[in-house]
Amino acid sequence: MAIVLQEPSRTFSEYLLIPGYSSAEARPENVSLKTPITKFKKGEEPAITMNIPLVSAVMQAVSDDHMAVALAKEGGVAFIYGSQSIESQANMVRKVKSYKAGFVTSDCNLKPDQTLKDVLYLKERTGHSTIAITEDGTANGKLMGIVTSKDYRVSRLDADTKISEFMTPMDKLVYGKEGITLSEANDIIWDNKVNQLPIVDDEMHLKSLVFRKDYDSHKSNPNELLDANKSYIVGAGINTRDFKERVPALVEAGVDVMTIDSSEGYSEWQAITLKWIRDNYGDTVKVGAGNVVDKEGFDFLVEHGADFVKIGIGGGSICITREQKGIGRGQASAVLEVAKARDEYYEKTGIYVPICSDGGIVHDYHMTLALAMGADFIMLGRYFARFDESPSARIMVNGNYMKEYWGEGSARARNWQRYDLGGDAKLKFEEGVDSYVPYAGSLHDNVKLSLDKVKSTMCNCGVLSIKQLQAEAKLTLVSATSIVEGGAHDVVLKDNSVATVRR
Ligand code: RVP
Repeated sequence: MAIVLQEPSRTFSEYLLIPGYSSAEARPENVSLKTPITKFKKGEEPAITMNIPLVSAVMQAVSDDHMAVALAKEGGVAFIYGSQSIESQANMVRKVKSYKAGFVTSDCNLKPDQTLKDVLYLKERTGHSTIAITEDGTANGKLMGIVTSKDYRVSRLDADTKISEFMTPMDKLVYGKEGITLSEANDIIWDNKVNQLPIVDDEMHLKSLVFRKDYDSHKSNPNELLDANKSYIVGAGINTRDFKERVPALVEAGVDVMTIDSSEGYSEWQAITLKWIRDNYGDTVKVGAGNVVDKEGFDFLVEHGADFVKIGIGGGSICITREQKGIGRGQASAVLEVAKARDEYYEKTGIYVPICSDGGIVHDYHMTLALAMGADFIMLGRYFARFDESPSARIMVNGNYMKEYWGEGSARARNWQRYDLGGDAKLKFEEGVDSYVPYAGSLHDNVKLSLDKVKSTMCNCGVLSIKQLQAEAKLTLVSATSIVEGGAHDVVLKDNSVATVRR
């Protein structure tokens, strides 16, 4: 007989937190969002503790080296997508590890014989207004000049004008030599009243750019997540097929933590992958596994050596696994059950294995709910895809800026390894869609706002740490009618062009 769970599987939106007693100490500036990402023994420190409980999804549209740097600056970790060649993924990891705060690789580059039209297109696509002009149009080519918005007036120039005719050429350009410190670069920026400084080597090849705003922002990142050598911490996704080649390449590139990226993780394939990593690297290499949605899945992955366990099947915004295959579980129910299993395991063995709630975060308050239900940290795709720092293109759709966002199970991503059941190497049907998400600006501003809300709610619950929230949170299920009561209702909203009455 099949087992039928009588309790319906529930999502975050079906719950609310009930406030607890808030003492005068319960103020947002006293809240710590520090949280472990890797397993540890009672009384010991985890190998990696994040300063904020957020990681970015192992997805082409979300986590590349730019996202990794931006998120590490805020105190979280990006898991660079694995659905690319081993070499290019390892290169991204290398870029993050060798990133010198303030020195950025130029990501907008053109050749002198390209035109104003190309400049405008690139600016529109990336949102960046500084373009390096190099001999071969690459980020490390011989520098020929720079184009910023100050160099052209669209109304005065023909779109076919060659860049060489209006760029700031080398004899008028202020630049710095490779090897200077950030503070020296900043002095040059201020002394010459420029907004950016290209850094070149002895052969005049472009190495990086220093922006005035980056120097300022570096000073205001108290949460940044650094390793012992002061490099940013970075994660990467692996699969259960090519791990024997991919893991050594990522380790060699300096990756700090990996995760097996799979839509369904309660499988022999994950056990084989974890075993190989433990046999070859012992505990020196950190690797999470998943995704699972119940105690059995959690216990299985922990028994085979996972450093953390990821939870979630079918709840991702771009995910159609539940529709296609009829498997999955409401994210709230899954997190609650796995959190209980984690606590029981800790009680029994003295080993704490952090759990990650992956996918399905729609509102900022869902983050607080996920943590309250027991998640140690949260993986988000849609949320991060909307920001400047995600790798996808920014596009104008019906008068609004959008970013592209596609699932790893969509035909576009071609990530058959994630859905692999050991057969032939093909995606037989899609489990994800290709979509747009509204462009939302910078990661820094958005993460700050979201986490300000999380901290504020924690204060209302009278708790000052994630651990305390997990232990003391009081949650309630909500009825469909009380959800209506939660939004603005029975008023005519002023800022809508069409007045709305919600009842
Ligand atoms: P969301 O944050 O709701 O956008 O969900 C992101 C998560 O969705 C990812 O971390 C991953 O677990 C899952 N995903 C990624 N691609 C697909 C798919 O194509 N079905 N699902």
